[in-house]
Amino acid sequence: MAEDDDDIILADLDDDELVQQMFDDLYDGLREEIEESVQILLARGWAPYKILTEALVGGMTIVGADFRDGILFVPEVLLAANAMKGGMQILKPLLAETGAPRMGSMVIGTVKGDIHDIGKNLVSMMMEGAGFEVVDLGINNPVENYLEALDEHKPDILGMSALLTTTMPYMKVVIDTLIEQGRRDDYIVLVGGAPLNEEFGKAIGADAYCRDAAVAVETAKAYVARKHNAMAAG
Ligand code: B1M
Repeated sequence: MAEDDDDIILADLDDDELVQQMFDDLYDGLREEIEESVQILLARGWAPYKILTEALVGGMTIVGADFRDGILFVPEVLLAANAMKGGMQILKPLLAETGAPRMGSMVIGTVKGDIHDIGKNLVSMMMEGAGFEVVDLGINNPVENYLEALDEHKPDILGMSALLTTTMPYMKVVIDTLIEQGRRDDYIVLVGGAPLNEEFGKAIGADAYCRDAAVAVETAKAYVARKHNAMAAG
């Protein structure tokens, strides 16, 4: 996508040009350039969330479309993901630094068979930024991992992520196991990932499907407030 970028001085670009350049650099998997551009936008007063959504997620959407269309392949997408993570790592402490009061806690992980973690990481970052304590189980989690973490951390929320149509049904395996063990109602179960939708969330018995990280935060806040009110009432 990008031409020969040797001569480009990122700091000389205006905001729009820089974001366009970040799309190209993400596409080309240039982690150092992405990190530098993130720093430049921060220095120009961009809010971390705006950088995350407009520059990084925006760029990843283009990568996703070309991956789907067979223009990009796994190794290239891995490089793009690595560049995205470089940018996210700079933003993570800033997003978490909002001084928000402690809202509750969440255990989250990508389900068994699935190694996509960018969206889940974003949700974790945004939840931490909103004042939630987050235990991130990483990728490829069998039901046992979730159960162990629920026992150990006793969170308010169980979050699950899946990016493949072949792995999203595994969320039901986890929820069904909680039902079998009589502990489904101990947790607010939130699910997300590109192939899911509201209907799927309902069908598998989750409390809510979250379209993106911002919705995850709002949904988590609403459910936790409801839970605390119910506990206070009796
Ligand atoms: Co994969 N991949 N991939 N991939 N990959 C998709 C998902 C795909 C849609 C691409 C395509 O064909 N267009 C397609 C799935 C098709 C399908 O199932 N219908 C696909 C495929 C097929 C595959 C492989 C099978 C390819 C192969 O090997 N032939 C393979 C599977 C490996 C496996 O998991 N077993 C594979 C591998 C990979 C890479 C390793 C190369 C890489 C992952 C790197 C990584 O994550 N560390 C990768 C990537 C990067 C993608 C795309 C391009 C981008 C995903 C992403 O990071 N998006 C993706 C195409 C796409 O989605 N457009 C694709 C950005 C991210 C911010 O968005 O993850 O949707 P997203 O998260 C959002 C929301 O969904 C939501 O909030 C997030 C932030 O707003 N959300 C939650 C997500 N999880 C949540 C949990 C919550 C709440 C909200 O809990 C409370």
